[in-house]
Amino acid sequence: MSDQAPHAGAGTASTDEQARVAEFEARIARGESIEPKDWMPERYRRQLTRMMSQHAHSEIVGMLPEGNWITRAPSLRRKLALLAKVQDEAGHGLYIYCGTETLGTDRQELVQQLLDGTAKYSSIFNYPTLTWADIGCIGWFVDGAAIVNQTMLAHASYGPYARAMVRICKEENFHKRQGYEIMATLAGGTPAQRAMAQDAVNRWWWPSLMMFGPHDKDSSNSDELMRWGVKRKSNDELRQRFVNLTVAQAKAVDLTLPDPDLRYNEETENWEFGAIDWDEFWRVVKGDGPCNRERLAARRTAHEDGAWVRRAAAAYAAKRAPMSEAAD
Ligand code: FAQ
Repeated sequence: MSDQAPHAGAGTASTDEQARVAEFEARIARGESIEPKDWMPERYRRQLTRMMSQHAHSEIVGMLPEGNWITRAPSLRRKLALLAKVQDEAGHGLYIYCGTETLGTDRQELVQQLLDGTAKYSSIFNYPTLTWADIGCIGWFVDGAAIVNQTMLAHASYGPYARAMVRICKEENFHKRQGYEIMATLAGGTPAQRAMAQDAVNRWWWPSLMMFGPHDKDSSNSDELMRWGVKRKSNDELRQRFVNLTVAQAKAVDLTLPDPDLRYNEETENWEFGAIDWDEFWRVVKGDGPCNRERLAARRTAHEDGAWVRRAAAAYAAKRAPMSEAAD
């Protein structure tokens, strides 16, 4: 009897665990939202922490390519809009870091992973912003792609993430509009301005399609994330939706998407597109894109420059703490 006891105990524990997972999945199937204090499988927690922290890092690193043009915006009006947009991205990053903390990982730890180069962030932010038209193109394509992706994430099963997406998408809509308006103005401008706009479209189109991640068959996380209602649509479905929306927008401002294979399929009602260069995608994801080193160096410098602020905040918090805590 005593020989069997540990075995029976372990069996009960795993049956308990299975029952909890079943109840958790039933809640998701009923469309309930999972909240921070609710029980969740460890794997769900880890997957969300991974995805949300990568997203937060992307917002923060994403400030760099556009921040590069704040001092060179062509008018006061453009400068105001760009300043506001870049500040919004900082807000999104902080908001999503807070959301990630509700899963039990401290923000310092997440930021350290970014600075150490062990965390991922979106491939798109490793491309350079060479001209003013790149700022228009980022708003149009990059924020446009983010909206397509994040509108779905606003229905994600994890409450804090879904709610963050609702607010963030509202701001991304303004970002996209200001970008598209820059492109429309340039496209209707002098021949040199038109050429600058077309050149930006040529350079940003394919990297923007890569933002949605690898094809579904190569997406290692999708099955699990879809089963748990974190992702509501697959990488390929969202990429297709982005292409379908953007083709008409490009036509409206008479700019050409750089894809000779782009054609409308009457049956599926989709715009079919050419092959994506996945070698380039993985090179950039693995750290060897045009600006990966520059981006990380900029983040490290910013972190070091901000050390005095963190020290001051800690000293102030210690000063305000009750005496007993201060004595500890
Ligand atoms: N870049 O199995 P999957 C923005 C990685 S915010 C780098 O398909 P998953 C706003 C992926 O992490 C833009 N890595 O992965 C803005 C995984 O690696 P791991 C960011 C990528 O998670 C605008 C591996 O490949 N948005 O733009 C990329 O199911 C302007 C296998 O991939 C979000 O983060 C990539 N593009 O699907 C800010 C949205 N794609 O971790 C400033 C939330 C894939 O297993 C200025 N995230 N990888 O080692 C998501 O929707 C998903 O995480 C995906 C990837 C769709 C990005």
